[in-house]
Amino acid sequence: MRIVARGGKIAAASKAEGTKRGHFTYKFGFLSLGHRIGTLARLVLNVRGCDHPRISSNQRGVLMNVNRTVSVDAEPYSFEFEPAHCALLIIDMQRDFLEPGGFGEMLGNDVSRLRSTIEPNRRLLAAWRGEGLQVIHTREGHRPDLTDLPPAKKARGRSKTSIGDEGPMGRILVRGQPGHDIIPELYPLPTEPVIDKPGKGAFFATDLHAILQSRGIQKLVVTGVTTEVCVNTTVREANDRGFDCLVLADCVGSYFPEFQEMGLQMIKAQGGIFGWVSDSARMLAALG
Ligand code: TIU
Repeated sequence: MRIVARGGKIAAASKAEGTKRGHFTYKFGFLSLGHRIGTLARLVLNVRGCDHPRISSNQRGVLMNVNRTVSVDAEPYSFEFEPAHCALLIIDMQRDFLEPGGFGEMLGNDVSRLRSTIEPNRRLLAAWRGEGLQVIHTREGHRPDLTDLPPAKKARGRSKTSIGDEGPMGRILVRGQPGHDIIPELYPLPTEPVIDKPGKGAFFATDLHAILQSRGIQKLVVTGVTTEVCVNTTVREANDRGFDCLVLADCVGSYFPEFQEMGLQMIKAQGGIFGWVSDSARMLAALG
């Protein structure tokens, strides 16, 4: 109890709650009731070995102190975070971008370059969930009536088939359509917020900032696609709003190898002008 009590206001509240309701609630007092139910369900799944192939001592039910400081080896220098105040933000891992026959491939892109990010993301997500930490997903897409689709975005590319038109997985990048949804390998749990965004950045015209503030999140571990488009735009938006971002190189993907390389360089250059870069192996090692 002493350790968590040093963590400030949120932790102090959890201490009071824990005193009333026992050790388990005390450990998770910083999360909502929904989170706690979700975490309990995940712990049960862990014990049965259904959901998380990577079994660490924490995932077997020894819960980490969410107010400890975790240090991840990264460039330009170590990224340090308190798990209670850090979320995994998974950007646009949608069928339309990653699956053969989707919007990405229709534009002439090689989706295998994005698909290589699925397994590292899956392992990271399993570990992150196993620790009971916060996860937020995003999806790029538009209202079915396309009132939030700027004419310029619709026209861009001069493609015969464009956003809002019928594609191989339903209407392209339209909410509620199969292609717009998140790939099954990384499907959100009911307790994990999904941000539907009409733009490339996850802050533009969404409630992401409000959700981060209400949950006390100050740092983001960012993964997803594509590195130079929605990941970079979101990291830049987050940086201007005062959030620290760590991007995991093997968990972000681009259709273009040179953009993958430069997209990451641009984030960590000049002493971390927009944030930090590491990889999933170093993050998993840090989580322990
Ligand atoms: N999510 C995201 O990056 N949206 C894109 O349209 N990316 C492309 O690289 N086209």
